[in-house]
Amino acid sequence: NNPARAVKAAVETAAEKVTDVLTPEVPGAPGSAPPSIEEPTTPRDPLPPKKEQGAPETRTPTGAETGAPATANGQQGAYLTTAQGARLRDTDHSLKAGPRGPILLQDHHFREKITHFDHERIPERVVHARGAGAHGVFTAYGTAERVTRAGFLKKGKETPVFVRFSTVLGSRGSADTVRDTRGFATKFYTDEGTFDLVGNNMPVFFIQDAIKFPDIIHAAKPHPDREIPQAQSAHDTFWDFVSLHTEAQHHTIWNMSDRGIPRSYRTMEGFGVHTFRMLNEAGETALVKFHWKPKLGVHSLTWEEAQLLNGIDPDFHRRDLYDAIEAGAYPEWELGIQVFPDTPEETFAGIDLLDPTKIVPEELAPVQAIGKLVLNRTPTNFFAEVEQVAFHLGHLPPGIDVTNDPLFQGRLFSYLDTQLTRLAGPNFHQIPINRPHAPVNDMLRDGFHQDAVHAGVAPYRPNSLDGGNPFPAGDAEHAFVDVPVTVSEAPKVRANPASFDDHYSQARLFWLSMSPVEKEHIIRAYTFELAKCYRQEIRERQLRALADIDPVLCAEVATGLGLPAPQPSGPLADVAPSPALSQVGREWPADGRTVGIVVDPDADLADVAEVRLAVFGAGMVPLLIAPHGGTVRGTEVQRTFATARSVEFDALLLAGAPAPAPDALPARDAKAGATGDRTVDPRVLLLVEEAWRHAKAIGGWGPGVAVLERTGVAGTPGVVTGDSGSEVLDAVQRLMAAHRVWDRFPASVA
Ligand code: HDD
Repeated sequence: NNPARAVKAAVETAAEKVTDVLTPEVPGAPGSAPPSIEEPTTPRDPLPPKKEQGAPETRTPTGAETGAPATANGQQGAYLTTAQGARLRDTDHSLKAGPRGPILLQDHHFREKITHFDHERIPERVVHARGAGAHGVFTAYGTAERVTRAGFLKKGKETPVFVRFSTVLGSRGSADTVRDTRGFATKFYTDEGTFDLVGNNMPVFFIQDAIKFPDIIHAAKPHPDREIPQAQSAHDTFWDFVSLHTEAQHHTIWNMSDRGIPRSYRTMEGFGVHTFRMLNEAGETALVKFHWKPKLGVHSLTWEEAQLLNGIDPDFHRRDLYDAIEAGAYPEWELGIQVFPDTPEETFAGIDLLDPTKIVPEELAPVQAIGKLVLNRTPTNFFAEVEQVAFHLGHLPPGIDVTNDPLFQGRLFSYLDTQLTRLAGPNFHQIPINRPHAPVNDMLRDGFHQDAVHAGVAPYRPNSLDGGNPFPAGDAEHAFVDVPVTVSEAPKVRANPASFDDHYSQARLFWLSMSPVEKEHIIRAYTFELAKCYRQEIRERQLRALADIDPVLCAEVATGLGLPAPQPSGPLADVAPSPALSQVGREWPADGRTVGIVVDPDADLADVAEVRLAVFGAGMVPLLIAPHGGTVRGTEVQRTFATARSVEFDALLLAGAPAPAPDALPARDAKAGATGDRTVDPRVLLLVEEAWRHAKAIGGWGPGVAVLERTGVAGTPGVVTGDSGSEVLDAVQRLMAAHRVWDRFPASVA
């Protein structure tokens, strides 16, 4: 006797009847004609959802089922209809006064179709517009139970999540591999309300007070007159701002380091940046910082790779994320926390925990793992999920609370506010991707895009008309508790604590923690970016800031710019390096890495099939590169010489020395030279040269060895030759564990 269920059943029965009448033979079903590549002319069953992929949430915000089938996607039904459900005869011709006449205003289908199209775009995010997202699950280890009462952190608890990665500066269509900070925002759909951890791949921020956010973003975005450069910090206004506003120097050196050009979203660390306050069952509090640690390690592109990719594959990170998930190489991170005592000073080891331009080195406060994140599902619809997901730092579950970090406090205002414009109103929490998985029982009503049909007459408290519902929850029912921290009795001021004045010690700490090759990359990045500025005084001012970070860094960049190196303005900070900040010197699993295998279709390919299987067996992706598409001796070719470029591969194997195809670049023919009585395709030589320059592992056997000799790389570090493919692959795999062959990079500094 539930009326909603009765209606749903009636609708389902009716739908079945209609389907009986309408559904003809399903193309491709046993006994029917083979599928045709022509446009279908008869209706068919809906396409099934992608593997392991459910349709968007069909519940209403109050938790009721809408009755819509899980695959209710408009274009998958049998007949084309208007938005009101009227079937249409024709959607290809507007209604005209005769075949050569004007369109009639009465064409309601035309107007509905074009009007909707005209309004398909919503404003892109004012920052972090370019992004990619994926679904997954978070499993708690239980190790955080002593510091927080948050239910999703209790041992073994599994919580669905949605993660969106992003760049900061570029617009929605900009390239993935630009030098920039990356966003790492996670929505935990916990049983006690949604928790949004809106972090970055860098643990510090440019500014200490949220009121400066429009300033840093206006400076970093394209110039307002010409709207260039897109998605870059290599321009005058950015360097003008950071050289004047020196609290930005710490974040800036992170951007100039290899962290600014990640190899993949899967190989990025994530940081909550701010210090949070946690509250446990006993009512005790602790201060914590959140860290995401990628299972595959922290790895970056080289600058040249990043630049090439901007043109060759601007979607590189997005593609990498989705390809990895769809191949079953699910990206994984551990969530960890650094825990600090909640003292009135809110400092640890002399570091102000409310200053978002400071880290606490892991050597002083180890990161303790509290759970694991696995991303295992790509979005069904990019707009509905990745574009419409709305994060907000105020989405907190019981047991996790804010601190007085002035950047955190300001963000608590900004994220809610921005959705009002971007998602056009206050009901964005009803959009499927933003719906909490905890039961919602609010008294928010009406407004633009109200999707809920709220029952009851008393959306207010106290009431007697709706039985007094809903009631506030007590401590025992796990209500959110605002930790009753003492608020300062100091006068109102527009000021920072004195500890915020130290802008250089941690930038220096970062620099001193880098290996020689990472230092070299930082020097080159500063030199490149400052050389792109038009104004000499901006370069000079930034050199003065570099002198206060480190004289060697300053001198090297000054040499590159052809300018004198200024002296530091005072004594340099005496800081101990934090080895945990370096990306070099450890070994990591190579899961999901890509191995290019160049084959010569005319040569003996006996080893190639075995090597491919071994690459798969190691959890990596082999891509066969041949002069033409199709198959080579029964094995499918994934890349041709025309489509392959070294930047896509983490390692390169040469099983053959293919002769130039007719479409090879003529200008390089001369350089190709002869292999015995043959010439090697110049595009293969380019692959080898680039892979070598980008310090990738390279291997060759059989005729492949001759190609390595020809390019002059044979015998150099990280170039392996051998008698068989499997022997070479073994050695290449060992090299890949270190991500790159670091010895190949020159390093001018110690
Ligand atoms: Fe922010 C988006 C991360 C400071 C204002 N921010 C946004 C996103 C990330 C961050 C990852 C993209 C979320 C998504 O994928 O939808 N932001 C940070 C971090 C910060 C930070 C780690 C410093 C620690 N942000 C910050 C400040 C302000 C903002 C100080 C404003 C005072 N951020 C925004 C925003 C955005 C945003 C304008 C744009 C779209 C959105 O919020 O939903 O409100």
